[in-house]
Amino acid sequence: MLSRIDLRGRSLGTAELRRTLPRGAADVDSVVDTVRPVVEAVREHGAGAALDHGEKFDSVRPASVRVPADVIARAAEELDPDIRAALAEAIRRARIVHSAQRRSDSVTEVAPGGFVTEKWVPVERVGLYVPGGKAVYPSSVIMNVVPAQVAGVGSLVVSSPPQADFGGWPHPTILAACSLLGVDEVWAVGGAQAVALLAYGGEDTDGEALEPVDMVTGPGNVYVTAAKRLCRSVVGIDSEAGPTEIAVLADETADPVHVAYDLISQAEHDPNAASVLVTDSETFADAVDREIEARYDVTLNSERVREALEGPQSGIVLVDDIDAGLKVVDAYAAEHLEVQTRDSAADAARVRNAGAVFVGAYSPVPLGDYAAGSNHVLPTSGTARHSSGLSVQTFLRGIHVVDYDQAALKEIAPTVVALADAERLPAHGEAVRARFEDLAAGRDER
Ligand code: HSO
Ligand code: ZN
Repeated sequence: MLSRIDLRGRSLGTAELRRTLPRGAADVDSVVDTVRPVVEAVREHGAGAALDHGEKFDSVRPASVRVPADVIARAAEELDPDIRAALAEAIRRARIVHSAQRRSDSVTEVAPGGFVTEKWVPVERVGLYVPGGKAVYPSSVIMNVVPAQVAGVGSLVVSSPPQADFGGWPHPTILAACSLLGVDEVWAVGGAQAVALLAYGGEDTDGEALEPVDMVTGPGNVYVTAAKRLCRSVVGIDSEAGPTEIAVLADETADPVHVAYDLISQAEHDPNAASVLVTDSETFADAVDREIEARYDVTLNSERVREALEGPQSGIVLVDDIDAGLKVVDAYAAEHLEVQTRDSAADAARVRNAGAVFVGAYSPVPLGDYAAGSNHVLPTSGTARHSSGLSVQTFLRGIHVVDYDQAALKEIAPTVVALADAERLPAHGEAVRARFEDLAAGRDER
């Protein structure tokens, strides 16, 4: 049984709702001190230190940091043709959606002769971390690489842990996904040490340069997240992702079997994953509970699923009606929100806070995880209130280019001078006045 929170007959404000709703949290703070020496060792000693730490934690050491081209090529050749076709289709759809996100520069003539251009410039070099172990997600390679490539990132490196089972190289499906995406620089380094090596660079054991990146993206466990936090002063990061979350807003018209499957699907990622159902129908809530119960023992990742669904971070929230439900899901700001109500499209259109919204019976979250074309790297832990998922925009910087001619500057000079005086920074005003004989102050006096 999922725990229940009965909000019927109660009207809570947003802050109170946030306190009342179940939510998981990854405790990054508690591992920062463990990760700091690893980051420092890699910063000082480079790749050798990264490999030493990998060997210590995971008992595996790759023959070289950089995965040789023939290893990547072989992984692609040996990939199951059905998986290859599925990855290719997922890439195709992601490219369609992400290409539509591309921004163009805007040139604005603010006043006659005074131009401000906003120029969008891609980050030069990006490092994508791809976890290994039990979570081998080629789909996440796609979700990170496609927006970076569409943004025009010139240089991309993927880093993924070496696996003893695969000759000490990263998982072959990850290598194959890199190959399909045209990424040929892959490092066999995992964990916190991978983030540090991406951030600081170093030399391979053969003396080959491992160039540092400007930005690190990609999912990872709490150690990886802690390393990203520690390297933030030298590289950009995407976000500090917490455990995955799904919220479903449903009424009695939804199918309890579908909803049960959807809640289970995200729960299978992680025992700390959160699945929350918000509904105005107690009968429906009971039915979903029954359908989940019936699947615990048959679903593959049953232990993880049960722990996640029965943990304090998951639950069923009962509300008076869908209007109240919308307030709840907005306060919760889920990473993924499904809306399965009598009028899903209209209700979904009213949602303000969610990483991504999935509308109606035929848009389940797993569609978005793999092949809708949308991105599956989304804001967790309520950060959807202020942040977006990964997109082309993540990899672009907007640079303002200011280009005023003489007349345009003269025309605005008094405004600059007035504001500079108001801030008691007169040299600011003088810098403008000095350009015009009739405005220049103090020249003759000196
Ligand atoms: N639901 C995960 C992404 C994922 N699902 C990868 C399957 N593979 C976080 O959005
Ligand atoms: Zn998923």
